[in-house]
Amino acid sequence: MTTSSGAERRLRQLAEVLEDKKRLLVLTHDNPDPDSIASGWALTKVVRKVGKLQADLAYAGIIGRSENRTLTRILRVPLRPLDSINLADYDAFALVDSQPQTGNNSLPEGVIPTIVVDHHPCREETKKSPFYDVREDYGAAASMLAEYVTAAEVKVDRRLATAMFYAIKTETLNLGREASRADTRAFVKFFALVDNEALSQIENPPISRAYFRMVDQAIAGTHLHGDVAVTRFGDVNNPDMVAQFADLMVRMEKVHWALTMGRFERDLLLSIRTNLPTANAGRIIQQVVAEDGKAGGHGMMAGGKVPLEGMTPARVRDMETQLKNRALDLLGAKRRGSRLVAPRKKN
Ligand SMILES: [Mn+2]
Repeated sequence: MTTSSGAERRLRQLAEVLEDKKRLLVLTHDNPDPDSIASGWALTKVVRKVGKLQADLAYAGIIGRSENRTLTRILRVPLRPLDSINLADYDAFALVDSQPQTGNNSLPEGVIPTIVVDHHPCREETKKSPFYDVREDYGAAASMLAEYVTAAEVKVDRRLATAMFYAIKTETLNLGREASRADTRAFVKFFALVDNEALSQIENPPISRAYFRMVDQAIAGTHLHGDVAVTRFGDVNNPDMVAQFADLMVRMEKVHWALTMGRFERDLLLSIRTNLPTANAGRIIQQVVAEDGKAGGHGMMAGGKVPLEGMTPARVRDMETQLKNRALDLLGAKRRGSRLVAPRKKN
């Protein structure tokens, strides 16, 4: 196994790049998911240990899913909103589960992060960072951090173990999606330390009424084009909804691809999911979004964002139609679809 020697070499490099730093801010991607939250938390502990400096964890956007809100609350994740943070207090930044200029993080303009740890395809821009570790074959960033934690001999308490376990579990759908042996290794390691009561609460959180309205809106906005399900939400009340429904729609019988779109604040958010293990959803979404926005992802899951600033409602609808048609053309599906559920009759 290469992990132990590789991890030790990485720790030495980490210590080197942090040598003259005093305080580091670790950033998750915007609207963070469990993988980003747990990985960021683990990274703060690792850098404190190897770099002997202060480290904080922050996120931008919204923690949307009830599961993720429950996770941060009951595990007391030391995660702060970016807008409550004075950036001038920091002389170093780290990105986890994201990379510079992907459009899905709020790293201040012009800042080159000292550290990037991610499992999405590596970007040119990332190579400017003094320390970057990008491993596309890992199903979860948390599985990468598991190796750092072990090598640095960071004490893993039940709270961190539960967050890491849940991160790998959700990101790889119980090791069934894009999981590698390293993911299995980390999954088993953390499982032994999980707080099962906390995990059960995280997985079964109270669900808001607004969520049920969103379900209704999503189903009404879904059309089937052969094996492609396309959902146009209109407005969403939180950005996670878009990815969450892509996850649901791709589970539909005879569906192999799901595209969901929802407007949030000044952006149109897109998610693509596929259940075809050899597909490349990341490349598809980049071709769909093209010059209109930013997008990226892995083989079976991908996301993107198109700014809608200054567009009239009619123009926004046109944009959605265009994006939808591009996706259908790329996937070889008919542009004409049928509704998932017939419009309700008034009674
Ligand atoms: Mn991830």
